[in-house]
Amino acid sequence: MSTEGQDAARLAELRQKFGREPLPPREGEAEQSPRDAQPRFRGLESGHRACQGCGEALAARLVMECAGPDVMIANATGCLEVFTTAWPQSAWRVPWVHSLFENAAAVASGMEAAMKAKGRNTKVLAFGGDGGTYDIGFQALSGMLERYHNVLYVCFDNEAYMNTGIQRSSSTPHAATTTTSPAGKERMGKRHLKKDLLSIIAAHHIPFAASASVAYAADLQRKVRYAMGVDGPTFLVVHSPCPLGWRHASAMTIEVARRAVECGLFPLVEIERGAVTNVMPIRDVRPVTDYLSLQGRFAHLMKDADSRAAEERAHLQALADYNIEVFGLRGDSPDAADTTGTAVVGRSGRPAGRI
Ligand SMILES: Cc1ncc(C[n+]2csc(CCOP(=O)(O)OP(=O)(O)O)c2C)c(N)n1
Ligand code: SF4
Ligand SMILES: [Mg+2]
Repeated sequence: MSTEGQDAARLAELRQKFGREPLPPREGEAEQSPRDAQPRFRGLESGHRACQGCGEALAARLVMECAGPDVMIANATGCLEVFTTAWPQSAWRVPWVHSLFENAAAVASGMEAAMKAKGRNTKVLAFGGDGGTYDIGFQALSGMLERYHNVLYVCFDNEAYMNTGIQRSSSTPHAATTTTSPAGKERMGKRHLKKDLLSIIAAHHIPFAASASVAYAADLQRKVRYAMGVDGPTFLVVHSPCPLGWRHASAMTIEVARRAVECGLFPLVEIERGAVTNVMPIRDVRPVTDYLSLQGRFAHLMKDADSRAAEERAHLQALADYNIEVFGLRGDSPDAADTTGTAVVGRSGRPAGRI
């Protein structure tokens, strides 16, 4: 059998085993129940040990729902690796390798080269947190992109080193408090800016790089599907709130993620070969305080008695305004694909209303 024939046969076998299509409605039911409408192949199963409301767990599940089943994963150490693989159990239903903190992209490069040598089309994914991507794994990632490996790299961005106790990373937003950038008399949380990683990735002129958010599941999954079809390096950074580190209620994960997009602090953009080709317009731009006020990591910015708080709020507002200006995010008129029109994850799978 030809290589393509083997791939098709293997894919058919996997599809039969796990199922890719939603189940048909039950007899007598006009519509599918939300439960039956769930994709049958998840790739990442329930029963892992993430905290309640973990944005990273939801993001990984959304990615896996539309990436699998013919994939292999290299996963840098971090929360995602730890909460999914408590020996002897695993929540993964695809081949999965735990890499070091710093080398997920290098391991994925090797896996992709091996697949190529074997004449297989299995897509390799690399997963890392922001610490493993913006900081310690950046060199390996840059090399992987430059060597043009056919790998989709997904960074689950929860804006700190969560697995080891909420230390600041270069992705932590300016003025957020973490255990290594505590707010107090000396300073108002992190002194430095969040690194603009997407621009650095874009400078590699790879076929596709994008940002996504757990609040906008359909948009996230569209980007994953597109990247899966590209024969070359692709990159996705997914904003993934962490109730523990951001200090917000676990039921507010989606709302927090949504407000980050709506205020302009986390713009959703698509970049192809270095040029911005698409953005998600914001229909009603929110002030950054709508986003900050939901989270304990910014509580020191909400104290009016401290004159530095207003200064830092203005600073963060200026950063959001800059993103809105540079990426042209302000939606002039209602658009089916803007922040209000597009499908938003709601609790119980229903579309979320604006709070
Ligand atoms: C070389 C090295 N340094 C430090 C560690 C300890 N360590 C393991 S996970 C982690 C934090 C991971 O942060 P991030 O990549 O942002 O993932 P998150 O846990 O936030 O999802 C650290 C510092 C390690 N495993 N290897
Ligand atoms: S610490 Fe944060 S990222 Fe880690 S499992 Fe808990 S909620 Fe998720
Ligand atoms: Mg992190």
